[in-house]
Amino acid sequence: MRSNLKMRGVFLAYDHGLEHGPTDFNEKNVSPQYILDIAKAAEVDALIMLKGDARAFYRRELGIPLILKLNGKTDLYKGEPFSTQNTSVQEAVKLGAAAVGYTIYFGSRYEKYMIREFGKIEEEAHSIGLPVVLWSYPRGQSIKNDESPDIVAYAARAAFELGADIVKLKYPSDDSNLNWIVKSAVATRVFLAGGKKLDEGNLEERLTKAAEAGFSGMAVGRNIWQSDSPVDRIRKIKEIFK
Ligand code: FBP
Repeated sequence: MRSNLKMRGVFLAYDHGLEHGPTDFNEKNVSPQYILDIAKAAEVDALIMLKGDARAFYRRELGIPLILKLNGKTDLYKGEPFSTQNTSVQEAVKLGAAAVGYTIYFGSRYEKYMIREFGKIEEEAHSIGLPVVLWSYPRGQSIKNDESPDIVAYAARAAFELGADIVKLKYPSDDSNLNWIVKSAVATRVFLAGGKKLDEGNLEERLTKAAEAGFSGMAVGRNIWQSDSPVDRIRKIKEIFK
């Protein structure tokens, strides 16, 4: 099987309905169809969805590669973070996905379970030629500052050690040596996560620095579909990482 996932550019994330609940949404973006329309108009490089959205709305004919997220959790339980698999590599293939995604909360007391589950997914996906994207999020009681540059670099390296093709990372609080994060990830492509909506200037400044340091792209949700001009925003980000 040959994946059509590009290893650069903008991936549009829409798994927030599970991760945060509808609190992130308004009348428009509460519908997955709105997200698909944006993705199509802006020619995003990939769309990230959970199986519920993908089954109901995604069609291969759209020509947008799908990254099916295989695990997830809600924001309702406030204990140590632990995200478990809710669907499979086989389901990703059935839905026409170009890649699979998985989150590990490194530093959580449950990291060993997520590392083990991810290991199996990574081997199965790679055995059939599907790339693997890791949301590498240090989090939990042992992590004092998940934005410290050392912790973000550790998250990048852990993704490489575990065989991820692409790692999605938070922007560090000190961005004076972003290239160290890219170097730490070795052959794993580094993408930036979005976070809460930023004003356009701040976002552009971050992205320009990240691109100069060797980041390959951005996997972003709220900064796009909560914006009044989502298609323009995607086009600008695509331009930065082209
Ligand atoms: P955003 O750009 O909206 O932050 O989306 C990126 C993402 O990784 C989503 O895939 C996920 O739902 C969300 O962030 C998780 O956010 P957090 O766990 O930090 O609240």
